[in-house]
Amino acid sequence: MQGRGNSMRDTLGVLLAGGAGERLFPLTRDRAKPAVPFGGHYRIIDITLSNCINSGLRRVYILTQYKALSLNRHIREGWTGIVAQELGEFIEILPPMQRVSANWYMGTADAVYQNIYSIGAEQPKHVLILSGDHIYKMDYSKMLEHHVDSGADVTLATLPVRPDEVKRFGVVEVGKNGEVVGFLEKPTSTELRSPFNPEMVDASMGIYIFNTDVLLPALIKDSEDPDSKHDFGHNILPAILGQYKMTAYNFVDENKKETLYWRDVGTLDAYYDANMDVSSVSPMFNLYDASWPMRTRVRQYPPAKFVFGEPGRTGMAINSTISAGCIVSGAVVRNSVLSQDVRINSFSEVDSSIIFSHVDIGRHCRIKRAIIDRDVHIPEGTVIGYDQNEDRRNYFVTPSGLTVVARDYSLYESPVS
Ligand code: ADQ
Ligand code: ADP
Repeated sequence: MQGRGNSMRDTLGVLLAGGAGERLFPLTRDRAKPAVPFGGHYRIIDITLSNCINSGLRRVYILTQYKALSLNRHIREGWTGIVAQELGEFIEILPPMQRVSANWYMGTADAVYQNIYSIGAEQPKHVLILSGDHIYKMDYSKMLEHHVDSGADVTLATLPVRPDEVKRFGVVEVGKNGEVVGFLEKPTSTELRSPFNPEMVDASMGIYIFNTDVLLPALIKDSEDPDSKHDFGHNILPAILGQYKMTAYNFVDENKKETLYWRDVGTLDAYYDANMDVSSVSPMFNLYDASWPMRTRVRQYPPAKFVFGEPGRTGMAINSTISAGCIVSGAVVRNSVLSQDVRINSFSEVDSSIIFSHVDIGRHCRIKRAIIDRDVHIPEGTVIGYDQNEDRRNYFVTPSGLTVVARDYSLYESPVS
C-alpha cells in the first residue's frame, strides 16, 4: 500500500470551474459561479480549494471559461501564493491559450481534454476531478487511500439521495464490495436502491479519482466521437464502465455511520439554504472548525461594529454571520449572512437574507428572504420580501419566493410601501 502523503503528492487536482451557472442567475450575470460569495467573506470555490489544501493536495489546476475576471483575481490574490512554488506546488488557473483547440469547452470532459498536455506534463499517477460549486468538507486523501487499497482504476464519490432527486444526479449502481456495476446520468426515475440504505439511491457527487493512464486515453477517445456530449457523466463514465475497475467511495462519517454534509449550490434555493446552514447556533456547515480551516483572499477591513443609531435604537445581529467592515447602526439583523463592508441604518430590519459586500441599506427598510448583490444601495423605506408581486416588478423572484436584487440595481426613489 502506498503511503498517504506520497499518494497525494502523486495526485493532480483538476477543478472544473467553468459552468455557466445559469440557475444562479442573476448572481452569475457578471461572475463565474465559483466566484459567487458564500458564507460572508468566502467565495464558493474557497470551500473546495480549502479541502484541497487540508487534504495535502498541492497541485491544482482550475479550469475556467465564463466571466472569469473576478475569479482569476480571487485565485491570484488569495490562493496562488499559499503553496510552495519552489517545491513544484501550484494552484493555478490554466490559461485558455494553451488549449488543444480554439473552441469553447463543450462539456466537462472536453474541458479536461483541452488541457491534456498541461496535465500530462505533471506526470501525476492519479487525477482528482473536482467541481467548483459544492459546499462540503472532504479529506480527499481518504478517498485516495480507498482508491489505492481497492485497486481501482476509477473511484466515484457517492452519497445517498432520495429517489425523487435522481434527475439532478448521476445514479450509481453499487455491487458487492463497493464496485460500480452501473451508471446512468440524470435519469428521470430509477428503480435502483442503495445496498447501504434500501430507501435511497447512490448518487455521484461529481468527484472522481482516475488513474492517469486510464483517464488520458479515455479523453482522447471521447474527443474523437462526434456524437459525444464530452461530459464525464454522460460519456466518459459509461464508456469505461466494464473495461476498468470502478469503485464507489461512500461519503459517510466513519464513526457515526452518517452521510456527511454536502450541497451542490447550483440553484438559488440550494445556494440560499447552504448560506443559512452556516449561521445557526449549531451550524450544519461549521466554519469555526479549527481542524478543517477554510481560507479565502483576505481583504483589509476594520472590525464589524454594532452601534446605537437614533437614540434608543440598538444595532444588533442575532443568529447571523457578519463580516469585517460591517456597521449595523440602530438596525436589527436576524438569521442573515453579511459580506464585508455592509451598512445597515436605523429603524431597518434584515431577516433571513444574504447581503453581499459594499451594500448600503438606508433607514426604515424591511428586508426578508432576499439576496442582495454587491454595491447595491437600498434607499430609505424600501420593503423587499413581503409582497412577491410587488418584488417581481423590480427584482428577480424565484418560484420559491426568494427575492434577488441584482448588482448595480439602484432605486433612486423610495417605492410606495
Ligand atoms: P452537474 O452538477 O449537472 O452534474 P455539470 O454541469 O456537468 O454538473 O458541472 C460539473 C462541474 O463542472 C461544475 O463545477 C461546473 O461549473 C463545471 N463545468 C461545467 N461545464 C464546464 C465546462 N464546459 N468547462 C469547465 N467546467 C465546466 C455532475 C455529474 C453528476 C453528479 C453531479 C453532482 O455529471 O453525475 O451527480 O455533478 O453534483
Ligand atoms: P469582484 O466581485 O468583481 O471580484 P473585487 O472584490 O475584486 O470584486 O472588487 C472589485 C471592486 O469592488 C473594486 O474595484 C472596488 O471598486 C470595490 N471594492 C473592493 N474592495 C473595496 C473596499 N475595501 N472598499 C471599497 N470598495 C471596494
